[in-house]
Amino acid sequence: MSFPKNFLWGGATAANQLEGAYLEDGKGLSVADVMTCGGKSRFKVDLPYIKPEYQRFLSKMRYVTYEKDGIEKACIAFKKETYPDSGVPKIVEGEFYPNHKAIDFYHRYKEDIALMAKMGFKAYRMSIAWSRIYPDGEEEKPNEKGLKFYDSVFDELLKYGIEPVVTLSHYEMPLSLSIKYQGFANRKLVDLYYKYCETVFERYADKVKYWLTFNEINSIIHSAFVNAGVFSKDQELSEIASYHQMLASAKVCQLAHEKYPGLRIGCMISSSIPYPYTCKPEDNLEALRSYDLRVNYYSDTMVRGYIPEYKLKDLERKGIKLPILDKDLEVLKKGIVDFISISYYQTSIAAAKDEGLKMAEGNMIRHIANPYLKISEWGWSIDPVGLRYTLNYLYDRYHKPIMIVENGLGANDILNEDKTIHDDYRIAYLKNHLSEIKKAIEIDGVDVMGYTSWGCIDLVSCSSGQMSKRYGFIYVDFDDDQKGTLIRYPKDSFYWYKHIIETNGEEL
Ligand code: BGP
Repeated sequence: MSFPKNFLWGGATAANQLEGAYLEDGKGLSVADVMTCGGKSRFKVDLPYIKPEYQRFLSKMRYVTYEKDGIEKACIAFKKETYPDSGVPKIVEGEFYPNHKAIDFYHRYKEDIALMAKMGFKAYRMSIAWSRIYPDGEEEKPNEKGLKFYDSVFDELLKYGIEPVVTLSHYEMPLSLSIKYQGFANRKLVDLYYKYCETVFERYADKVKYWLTFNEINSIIHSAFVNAGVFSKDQELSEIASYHQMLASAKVCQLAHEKYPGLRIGCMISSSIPYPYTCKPEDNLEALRSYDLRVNYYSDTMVRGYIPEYKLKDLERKGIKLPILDKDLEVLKKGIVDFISISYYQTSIAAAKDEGLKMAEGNMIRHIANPYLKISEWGWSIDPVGLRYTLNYLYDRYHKPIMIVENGLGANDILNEDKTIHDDYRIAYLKNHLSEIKKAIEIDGVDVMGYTSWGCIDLVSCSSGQMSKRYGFIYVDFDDDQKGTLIRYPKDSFYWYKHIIETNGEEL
């Protein structure tokens, strides 16, 4: 038995990266709406923070990492027009914001979903833009037009028998909550998020079964603003914000379990497992420590229901005190998730001492280059076996079903004159990763529920804002400057994936 009969084959996107219509039908601004782009208009960068080896990427990246107290953080460098006090960037006239228009899914969702159906999708992972439902984050009543839009999207999916898998917060919280409260650093956000989730559960519980509470919750380590609305480099604020997010996630799980027993709630973590640089015990210890603090802390808390000891000690050493109130621990314990979802792009490397080692780019973070792995055009290492390793690791640790909700290859595709796109490199990438998932199921006995590859239709890149970093089975004729017809064309991988789904992965 390899892929189970009801395996959720599909693709994944996020509202801010494809919908566009950023102010239509009452939508408020989100944190994604103030982010400019790679391409022509770049972010201005706080140079002192940038390591020299990173400076050459500045033209391409809108997140740049720096290190403070041993912790990598992202410095999102903006044009310096900001809201007073919070420092949150403003939309600047004449600047280019790719998410505002994105690929116009807002008006083309029917056509796009029809193409997904043509591939035979069983599931589509998408997000609800919180700011379409509560434009300012704090209204008493939700925005009916926003709710209606997702009703139509879900109805369209269900028409084709496609199961929606919905992320409640995917790097797109209402901007005003960041400006007023520094996002989740303020406990008020727990209630506001809860209210938003209550609203969408109430409305869509009979249409949507699978929900993910926060996209890549652990990415707060390097991207506190997009992840949690915290526009600050202060590590304490990020720690508090992520504690509040996990608390909010637990409350929402509890709500679902008590009021909507048919729903299944998952956490979502960015899973970049660190291999030790050498077999030196110190490197192994560093790999363990780094995995615990960067990834396991978040899944341990949401899957096991308590904050692990290694994290409590780490916070104690740093003099950071989490605002744990009476009953919070009880909430964490009761609100554990039903399944685990992950994004998987690559593995990393940990070394007790990394000075002088060659570095590689990563999913918004840098890490030591792995000489055994090839890298993508954007410098991300490619490691299919690492996915099998990750699945085994997670299953050993938690024994919960796992959904792979992001994986894929960002590449430059060429649209030929006859409108074909020959993306054999993408087919090879996906094939190799799916083969390892198959082994994890077949040989190792891991319970994998589904696979939704990232950016099934080309969309705006999260880290660089580019369109040219394409992941899709469906090509969108739009370039980095948003020139093009927006017409959709199936790539070779479209037909390949269709066959994979048809044969339930038996003919990889
Ligand atoms: C993840 C995000 C996605 C997505 C993906 C690919 O971290 O959850 O939103 O964009 O990475 O990254 P990029 O778009 O930067 O290539």
